[in-house]
Amino acid sequence: MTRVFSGIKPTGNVHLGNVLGALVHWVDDQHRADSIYCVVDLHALTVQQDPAELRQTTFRLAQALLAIGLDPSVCTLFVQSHVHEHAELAWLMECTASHGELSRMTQFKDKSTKAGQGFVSGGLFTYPALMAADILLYDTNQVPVGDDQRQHVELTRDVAERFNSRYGPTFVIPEATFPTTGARVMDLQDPTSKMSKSQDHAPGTILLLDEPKTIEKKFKRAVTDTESEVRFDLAAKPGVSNLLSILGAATGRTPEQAAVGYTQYGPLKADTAAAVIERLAPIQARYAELGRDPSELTRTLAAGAAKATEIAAPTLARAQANIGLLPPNSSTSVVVGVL
Ligand code: ATP
Ligand code: LTN
Repeated sequence: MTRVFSGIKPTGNVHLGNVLGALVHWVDDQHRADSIYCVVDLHALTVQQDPAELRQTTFRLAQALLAIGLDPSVCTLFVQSHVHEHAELAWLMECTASHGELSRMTQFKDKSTKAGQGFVSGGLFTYPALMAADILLYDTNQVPVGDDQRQHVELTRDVAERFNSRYGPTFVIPEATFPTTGARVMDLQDPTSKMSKSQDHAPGTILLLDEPKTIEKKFKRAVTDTESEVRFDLAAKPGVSNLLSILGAATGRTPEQAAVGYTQYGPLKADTAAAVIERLAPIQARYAELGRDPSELTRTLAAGAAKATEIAAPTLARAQANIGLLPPNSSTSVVVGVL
C-alpha cells in the first residue's frame, strides 16, 4: 500500500488556505493510502517561540486536525518531538546534504533576507535536513505538499539517493504530490499573496475558528476590482478569481462552474461567505466537542507516537548501522568482523 507522509507546523492558527489547500486532501488520502500525519513542532523552533504558546498551539493544531476529519483509527497522527528518531536521523541527513545544497533553498534565502540584520538561527538553514528525516523515517512514497515545499522534497530525494549509494540501500525514494483539485487560497485583502498563518488576525485571513459574522465581514470587504464582470481570470482579476476558487472548493466545484449565474460581486461575496460558513460549521462543532475532553486527545497523540515509533525506530537503526555507527550491544566479534 502506498505510504503517505505530511507535516504541518504549529505556528499561528489554522486558516482556510490550510483547510482547502491541504488538510481536506489529508482527510481523503487517509482512506486510500497508509497515511502518517505529523504536527512538526521541532520545525517551529527555527524561530524563537514562547514556550507556553508553543505547547498550546501544538495541542490546538492536533485538535483541529481531528476536527477536520483525520481519523486516528485509520491514519497515524502524532507530534514530531514525541518520536525522538526525527531529531536523530536529522543529524545523519545534515551530514549527507551539502552546504551548497542547503544554501540554494529558496525558503532559506527568502526568510534569512527578510530577517536582515536580525537573528537567523542555524536551524533555519539546516531545516530541510530535518524535513528529509521526517519523510525518510517512514519509507514514504508520497508527500502531499504545497508548491513552496517542492524544492525541499527534491532535496530529500537527492540526499536519500546519495545515502543509498554511499552506504547501501537504506531509504525509499519519495515523491512530492500536489493537490490537483482544491484551492490555492489567496489573502482576501491582497489576492496576489497567499493566505498565510503569519498574517494572523489580518482582515484578509479566514481562520478555522472565525465566527460566521466575522467571516461575512471579511468577505464583504474582500478586494475585487473596478469592473463588475464575474469570471475566473487569475491574471486580470485575482480578487474575483480567489472568491471563485474558494466558493468552488467549498462546494466541490471548479472555479469556472462556481462562476455560472453571477453578474455582480455583492451576491458572489455573500454566497462565498455562506458556503465557507457552512463548510466550517461542522468542523468548528467537532473542535469544540474535542476540547471538552483534552485527556482523550493526549491519549490519541500518545497512541499515534507509539505507532509512528514502530516504523521510525527500525529505519533509524538501519541508517545508523549502514553508516557505520557502532551498535550499542554489539559483541566484539561483530566489530572485529567488519574491521
Ligand atoms: P506560514 O504562514 O507560517 O508559512 P502556512 O499557513 O503556509 O504557514 P504551513 O504549515 O506552511 O502553513 O502549511 C501547511 C499546509 O497548508 C501546506 O501543505 C501548505 O501548502 C498549505 N497551505 C498553506 N497556505 C495555503 C494557502 N493559502 N492555500 C493553499 N494551501 C495552503
Ligand atoms: N516544511 C513544511 C512542513 C513539513 C513537512 C515535513 C511537510 C515539515 N516536515 C515533511 C511534508 C513532509 C512546511 O513548512 N509546510
